[in-house]
Amino acid sequence: MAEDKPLAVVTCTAPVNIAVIKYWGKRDEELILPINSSLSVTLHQDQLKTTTSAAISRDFTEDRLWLNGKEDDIGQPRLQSCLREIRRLARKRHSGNGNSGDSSSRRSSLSLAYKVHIASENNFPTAAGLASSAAGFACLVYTLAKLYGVEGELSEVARQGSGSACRSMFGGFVQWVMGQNADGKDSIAQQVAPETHWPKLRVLILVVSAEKKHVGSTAGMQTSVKTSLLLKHRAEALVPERMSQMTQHIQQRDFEAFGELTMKDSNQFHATCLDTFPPIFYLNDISKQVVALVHRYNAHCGKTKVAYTFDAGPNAVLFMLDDTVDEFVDVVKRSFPPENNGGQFLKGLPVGSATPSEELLSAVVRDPTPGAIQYMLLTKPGPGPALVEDASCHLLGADGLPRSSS
Ligand code: 2P0
Repeated sequence: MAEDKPLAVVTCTAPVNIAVIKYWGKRDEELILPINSSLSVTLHQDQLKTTTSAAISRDFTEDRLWLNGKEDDIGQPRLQSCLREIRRLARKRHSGNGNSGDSSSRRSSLSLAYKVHIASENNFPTAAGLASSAAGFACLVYTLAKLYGVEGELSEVARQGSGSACRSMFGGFVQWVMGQNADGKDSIAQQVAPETHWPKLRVLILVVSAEKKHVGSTAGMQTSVKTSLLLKHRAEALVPERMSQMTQHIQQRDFEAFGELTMKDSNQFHATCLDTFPPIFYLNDISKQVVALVHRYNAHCGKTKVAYTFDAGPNAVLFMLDDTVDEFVDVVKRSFPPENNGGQFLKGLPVGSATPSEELLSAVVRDPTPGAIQYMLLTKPGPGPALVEDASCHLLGADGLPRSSS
């Protein structure tokens, strides 16, 4: 940390993750402790990432926050929890190192009294319903930790921003172990396999709606915990075994088993939403059409080649191996023909052309629905948070205020 300069600024990036064993329900709202473990795939930051810059200066008069260029409330309790926790760890570390009162530790503890400016932006639309809070809080915690020189276990801090954020602290395949302790010290994320483990795995996101979701995750899971006996049964009796099965399928790169369990767990999560009282509906008619399309495609192929999963919104996230992508993208285009943005319909990794057989098309494509899917984004598993060395990428200028994004 460059405390000698008037302004110390650090910039980092962090990824989005998609759960294949879902987290839904807390046993502690404040510390964000879940009622079951969960497991996710970290998506590649080339396609989806949050970038955050954090700066400290003796000239700053208050802590401030900008999200996607607009000033936001830094007083939000979860953001304050993360900031407080990182500052506490920094203080602990510096006092541990600095009993001798050397000049560097005196500078470090002085900088802890400075105010912080934070600017954060996504390279994807926040409103698209793609898990922006996970990447956002993971990036915030990672960036603050770099700024204050904090090392070690940070997923426990990210968890206090948003549960799913703890899984975005690692790349590849990541489990969030629910833990048992009341203080949450053992409720942490761990990498199950690195992003290089399954090079053929691809992730195709179908953005079916840019509307904001109706019931937020935090409120939705509170009602589910209070009212759904199915959720309780799932958490206690079903998830533990699913966690070990999913880990095994990933380790063995067994796509059929991985895909089938992914779909079943997504369906069970949405079943617990329906079992919530009053019920919560995240899937819409288009989501259901995607489910049916995937099952018709797999049935025609005679095996699970594509798997869907849905979070607290209608967008579909599909897993498949690279040799399936061209054909399945063609099938999606024929099933949901783009209406206005033909050129922008397919984003992310390149997709080749395919000529599916007439037999396949007649078995799989039914009642095309133009305009139902806004766009598709192709990505793959990717790495965890990273420090950005290039100073030209800082979101905060030399004055500590957001640089214009033009
Ligand atoms: C997940 N979801 O495992 C599940 C599946 C949505 C469906 O984690 O209250 O934003 O901040 O801990 O992490 C969304 O919930 O909720 C979520 P909080 P979060 O990815």
